[in-house]
Amino acid sequence: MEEASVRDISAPARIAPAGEGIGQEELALAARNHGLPLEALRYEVTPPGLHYVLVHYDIPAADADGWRLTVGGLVDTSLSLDLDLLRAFPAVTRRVTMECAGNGRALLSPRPVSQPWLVEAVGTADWTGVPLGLVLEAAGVRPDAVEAVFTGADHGVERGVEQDYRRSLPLPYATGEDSGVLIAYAMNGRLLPPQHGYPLRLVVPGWYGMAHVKWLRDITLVDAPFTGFQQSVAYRLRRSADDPDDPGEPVTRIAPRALMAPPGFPDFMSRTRVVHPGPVRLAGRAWSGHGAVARVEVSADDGLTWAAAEVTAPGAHPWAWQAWSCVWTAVPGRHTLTVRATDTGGRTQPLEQPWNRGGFANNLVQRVPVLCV
Ligand SMILES: Nc1nc2c(c(=O)[nH]1)N[C@H]1C(S)=C(S)[C@@H](COP(=O)(O)O)O[C@H]1N2
Ligand SMILES: [Mo]
Repeated sequence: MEEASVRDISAPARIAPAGEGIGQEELALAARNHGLPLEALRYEVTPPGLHYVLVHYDIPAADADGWRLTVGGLVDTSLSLDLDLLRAFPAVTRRVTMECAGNGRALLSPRPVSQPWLVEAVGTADWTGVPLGLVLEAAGVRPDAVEAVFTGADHGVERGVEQDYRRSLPLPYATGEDSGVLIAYAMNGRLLPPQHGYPLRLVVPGWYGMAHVKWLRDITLVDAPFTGFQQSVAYRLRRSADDPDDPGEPVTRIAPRALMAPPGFPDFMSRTRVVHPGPVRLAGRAWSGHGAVARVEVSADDGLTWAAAEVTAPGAHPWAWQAWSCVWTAVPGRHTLTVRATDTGGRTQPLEQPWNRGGFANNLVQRVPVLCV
């Protein structure tokens, strides 16, 4: 008899064939990993429990008293820091909008089988912690180090590969003051909730969620680019559905996106919105990991014509989403409301899906069906 192996229970990545609906495995993931209820776009800082959650494996048991963050590899002095030592560093607070790289995946056709997000895998929090650069300075990064590898305390198996959750960032980006990378121990002024990384997580402003390693327990400085699963197998943009040798481009910064808090009231099952004729205020948030949002446009005819919305300036929080609003004059009938953001670099949102095998960085415009009666 053959030895049992984790491969027996951990299937390769798969694209759903035409007509295959969301299955029970995807439902189980969706029930564990929830999104932002879109009406919560009204809050600049997402209230506790409404920020989206994505956990690949299990939320690990964490004992804050016994927790140590180790820093090793190519450093002058290896460190083992408890939470008191980390709190002794100067603290900073940064308002950061975080979005899962898989946001929009379930709308793709064909659909990559994974966490089936629609458009709601986003949230904004005030993260407090130590700038990563200060901790690495205390350890003394050796000149031959090119990347820092971050390890979480969670463990699992994914597509046959047993692993700790692990991601890297390049140097000097990881330690630069401009990049704003934090080792965070608080979210919105309180200890991190278990699902968001208690007691420590990395925060990488402007990057998709996978970079923000939760339950952070180790940082290792290495002299070659990290090739772990979450770096070089997962989170790559591969355009072709069936070329196994395509290494793809790495997923990094968040593509621009605007979302609307759906107006009026919803039907329970279809979530189609009901509004009455006359002026309807439309509002939401828009963000880009490449810089500020310069323009938000709204369409009431599914993208045929667009009107400019008002957008707030980024102000004191360059890594957080910006509010937008406009007034739409509703007339009786069925409508599809659409909104799109353009950032200061001219990056915008497509009306047709930008497909890739993992369903990453998909910033197709949101479409909100509305009935005016
Ligand atoms: N250790 C660890 N860190 C992790 C993950 C994980 O599964 N394990 N998921 C990542 C992904 S894919 C996302 S989108 C964000 C989600 O962060 P949140 O749950 O706090 O919103 O955490 C990232 N950090
Ligand atoms: Mo994610």
